[in-house]
Amino acid sequence: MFDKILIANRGEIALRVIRAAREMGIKTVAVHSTADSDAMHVRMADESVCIGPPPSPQSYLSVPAIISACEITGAQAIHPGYGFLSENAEFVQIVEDHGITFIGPTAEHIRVMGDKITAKDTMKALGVPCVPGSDGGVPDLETAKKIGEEFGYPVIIKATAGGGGRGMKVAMSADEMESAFMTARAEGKAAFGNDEVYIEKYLTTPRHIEIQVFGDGKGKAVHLGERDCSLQRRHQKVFEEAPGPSITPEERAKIGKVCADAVAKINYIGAGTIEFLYENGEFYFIEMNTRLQVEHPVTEGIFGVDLVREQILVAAGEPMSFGQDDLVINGHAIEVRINAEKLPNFSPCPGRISAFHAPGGLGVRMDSALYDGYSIPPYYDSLIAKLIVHGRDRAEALARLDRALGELIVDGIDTTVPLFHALLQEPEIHNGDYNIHWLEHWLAANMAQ
Ligand code: MV4
Repeated sequence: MFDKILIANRGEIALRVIRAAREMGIKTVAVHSTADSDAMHVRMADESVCIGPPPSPQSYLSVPAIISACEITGAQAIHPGYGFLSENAEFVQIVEDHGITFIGPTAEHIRVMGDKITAKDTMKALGVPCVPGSDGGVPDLETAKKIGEEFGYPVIIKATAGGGGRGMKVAMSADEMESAFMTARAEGKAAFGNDEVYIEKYLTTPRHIEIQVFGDGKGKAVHLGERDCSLQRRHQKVFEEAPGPSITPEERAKIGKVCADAVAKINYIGAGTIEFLYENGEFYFIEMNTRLQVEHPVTEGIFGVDLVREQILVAAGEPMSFGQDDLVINGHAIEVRINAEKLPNFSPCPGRISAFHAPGGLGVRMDSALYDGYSIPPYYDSLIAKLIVHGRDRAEALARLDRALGELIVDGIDTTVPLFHALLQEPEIHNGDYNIHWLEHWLAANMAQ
């Protein structure tokens, strides 16, 4: 096992990794920008290294600075958290070339899943159900129009280098194809330097269901059920839950086995998420994320496992501590993402926290790097806390969420907490009756100024 690991991240996820490492008796190294000298992850780690000025490209994304911090401190492995360098195949290659262990999948797995066409080809070949559409890339408008006729409108044109909603355009009918195709291409070129696109049948009212998988890198893998992350605003998740309110145990076992078998076959190592659209009882693969996700705590809540501990174990070449038969769902978990943002426009709201009180009690988990008097810098993501509640069933989890939100105090800045109080008044939230468009529609109707 490692003696010391470096966390190439900040905020709540850096604390999350430090906590797991500490329980395993592993020393931790925090890295930070000059804007984060007073950040909680710096205080909580055993050691810290300043790696550059506030802008991320010169600090949290600076590969030479992070490798140097490892060499200076003698850290044997790097945990990337999520975002930043977590899905950067070149970074992983450089880390390994320096004799440092990357706590995550291989550069090759990251590369394959980072290109959406290659990811889809791979998953299809592994028996994972995919959205019907083009067989690989679509070279020109003429071919795009043929595919539109073959699969029937509406279709969606996606940049292969995209993901998370960027470089995506819907064509409702043939006359919209030219503009949608050209725009998706141009966005792919501008945002990622890659204009290759593919086409899928557009599903109009799906849910976003993602399956958590975990592999040991030696051909053994399990699934940890699904999360329903349909409640999103501009492709940012705001409310996530497990298990999915619409998924039966039989559906879970079936799609879960397909996913676990697929990642076992490619010797996948560590945590991964296979994203699906779910409509009319069918799962359609869209993307795979080769990282630990923001919303992993809801899965930890219902299975009672520590996914970061498992990531560290398998990265060190040790076996994972559970098999599929050990993984039994207990109750229901919900996470809400609390952002330093001002409603109704969700405009970023950095500033000094004049008073902070985290909720507690049975079934309440608060993952946050906030403290009394902390100043949120303006340079980074606006996520300041994740409130995760667990209950014996969904109704208990919702009641507990309402109770915990009532205990939370974050004074001095605006947050998205009022959004969750308002959402908890809605029958659809209590019934679990929502899809990927529900929140945007609700916001348009309830948050218009
Ligand atoms: C789709 C889709 C409908 N049909 N693909 C958006 C982000 C990216 N991960 C995939 N996305 C979508 N792909 C087909 N064939 C609708 C979306 C989509 C969406 C997906 C998940 C969660 C929220 C969403 C909001 C708008 C569109």
